[in-house]
Amino acid sequence: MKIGIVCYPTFGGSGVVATELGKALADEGHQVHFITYSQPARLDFFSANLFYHEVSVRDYPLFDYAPYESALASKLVDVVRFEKLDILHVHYAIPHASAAFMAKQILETYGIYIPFVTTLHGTDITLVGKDPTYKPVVTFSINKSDGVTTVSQNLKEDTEKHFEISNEIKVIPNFIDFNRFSLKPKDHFKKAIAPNNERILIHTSNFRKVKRTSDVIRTFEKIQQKIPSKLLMVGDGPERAYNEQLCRELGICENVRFLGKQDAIEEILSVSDLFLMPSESESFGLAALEAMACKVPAITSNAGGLPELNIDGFCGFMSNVGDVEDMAAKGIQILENDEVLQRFKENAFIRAQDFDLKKILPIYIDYYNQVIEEAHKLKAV
Ligand code: GMT
Repeated sequence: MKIGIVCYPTFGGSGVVATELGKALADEGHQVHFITYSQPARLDFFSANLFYHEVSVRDYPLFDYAPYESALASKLVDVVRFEKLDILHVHYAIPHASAAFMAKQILETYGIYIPFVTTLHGTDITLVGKDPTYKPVVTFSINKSDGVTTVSQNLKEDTEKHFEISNEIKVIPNFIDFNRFSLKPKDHFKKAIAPNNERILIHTSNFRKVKRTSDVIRTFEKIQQKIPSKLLMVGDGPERAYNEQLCRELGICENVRFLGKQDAIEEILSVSDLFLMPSESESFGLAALEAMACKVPAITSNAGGLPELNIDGFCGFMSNVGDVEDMAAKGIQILENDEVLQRFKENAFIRAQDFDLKKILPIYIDYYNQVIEEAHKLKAV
């Protein structure tokens, strides 16, 4: 199959899922074309089946806002025509789904019929998409997609609740590649972070408000009063400065390290004992799955799709959003006893295996085949 993938090429979850999916499809022998405005963060190597087409947006003095959606649609037309793609898969509805619809319409004028699948990732529905600024376009482009997937049942329900959806939505959960995410021997790193064998807690995110990163700091502050521990804050974003200030106010700076954006996240997870994800909303929680794959149990909120990932009392615990007392108590319960911690670590790994790439990839491939077949049947009518 020849597949075009559109995504945000950044460290964000939707871009990571799109890139990892494309890489896995290429490994299976499919030809994969990424169409984005810059090289995706995890696409930094050569593979004969992988191609990258840059969408460049021409600036012009008239434009206060350069029309990215038009540039993307034009690029899609070009790539589909000349690379003879079979299907487009766009990740994150805004503006990718509407650009794909526009490209599809244009291509029909050339006698080319290409179906497109839209994968909804979370904030494109729960935060940005619901806003009246975008809602009519998001609704229309979801309904005009030839296939629609969400990364959790909860996101499917949210989409159906907040938008007038006439299309069938298929749930395909996110996945993990165990070739990359597995325990790495990084004892020297562990010693540098926790010289007195303290427990290591970790949070990774884009530090946006929705992640409630200050709850991470407040939860940790309570845990470290009972259990000698260190906190690693990985990633960067708008809340970081406030979090650093909060650490100063709480007097815990010497136990907290802000590491910024990191590529080799699996190496940092490998030395960690507990992952914290207190998000306000989270359609799936890919970062928690990455942690579990590296045998790190997770304390998460019970928001959105997190209950579909985290099994309370097995591979971690869940608390209500904002309940830092509860998160701290549960963190202490996991960390205070070596045997309990070891059991949670093994269970985290067991749970992560349910989302093994090897199990999820065939679901996507079958879905593409089904969408292509149905779209061509419709064309023939
Ligand atoms: O979490 C973010 O803010 C980034 C966002 C994205 O679109 O890149 O992540 C969303 O998609 C991920 C991959 O499917 C999910 O694992 C995250 O749960 C989801 N984030 C939210 O719903 C807040």
